[in-house]
Amino acid sequence: MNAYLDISPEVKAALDAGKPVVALESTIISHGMPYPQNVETALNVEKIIRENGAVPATIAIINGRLKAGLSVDEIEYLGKKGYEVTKVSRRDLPVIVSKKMDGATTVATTMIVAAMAGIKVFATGGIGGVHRGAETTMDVSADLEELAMTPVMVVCAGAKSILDLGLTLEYLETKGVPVIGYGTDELPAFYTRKSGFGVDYRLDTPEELAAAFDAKLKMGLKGGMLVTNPIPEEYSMDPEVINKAIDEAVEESKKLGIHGKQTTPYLLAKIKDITGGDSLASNIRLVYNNAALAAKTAAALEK
Ligand code: PSU
Ligand code: MN
Repeated sequence: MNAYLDISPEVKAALDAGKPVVALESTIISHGMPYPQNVETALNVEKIIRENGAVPATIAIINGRLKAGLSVDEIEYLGKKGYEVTKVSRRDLPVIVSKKMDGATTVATTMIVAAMAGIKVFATGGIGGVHRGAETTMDVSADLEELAMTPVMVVCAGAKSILDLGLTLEYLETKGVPVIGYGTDELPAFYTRKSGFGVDYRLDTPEELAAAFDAKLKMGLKGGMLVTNPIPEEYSMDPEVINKAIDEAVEESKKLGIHGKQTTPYLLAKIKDITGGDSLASNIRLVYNNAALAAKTAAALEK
């Protein structure tokens, strides 16, 4: 086993017994939501995964150790520290680990640690992608490269239109990443069920998702699969309200010259400020929805 990795006893037992396990990221805890809603949400997500027949493995870096499966105290610790915890994507791993620091894992890093541990399914809210204006800034999230090379299924609610959704889909196509709509032909846009962009394939059951990913793994095709699960109708936002907030946040970040790894956390926080917490409530609900689907799919994959 990897000398830098600690798998919690519960997660280890589940993996050894061939039981379904679902990975969860920690940047959504430290940088994606404010305290205490972040901790509350992280703990509820774990509960929902259990209720749907799988074992949760929240992933983070504590004292330079890669952790697959956190204790309640560790989740509380990351949630309270918030922005003080380093956001760790692929390029950050070597220094954070060798300096024995704490780190919150992005989608990319969570996929890396999940794959090291042998976890095949991962649930989150939204993924990083190709940013608006990337044709000059070259701001493309490392999440997309990770989807191209690491064999983990990522269940999300699509991507926020802080990104250029069209370019994000083009990038994923080039990299050979299947983009699946769960019960939909259209890419969901996180807070809303529709984006105006089509997905590659629509699949309608956890069994179909599991079968497609199983085929990918068994053919030895490199990389993951992106499952986009629309936010439940009752929690989705008014597209006009949310798109206005997003446009405003993007404008403000340009004016302030925000760049690099700060961009995504800045935009997420700004959108929350502008919408006065409505977006946070929707965000929490869509994560729960993704957790349930990921657990059912992980169960179908282990059958
Ligand atoms: N998008 C969201 N919510 C998030 C993130 C992105 O809607 O919490 C976080 C995830 O951890 C994701 C990361 O992996 O931001 C992407 O950051 P960047 O764009 O810097 O790669
Ligand atoms: Mn970036």
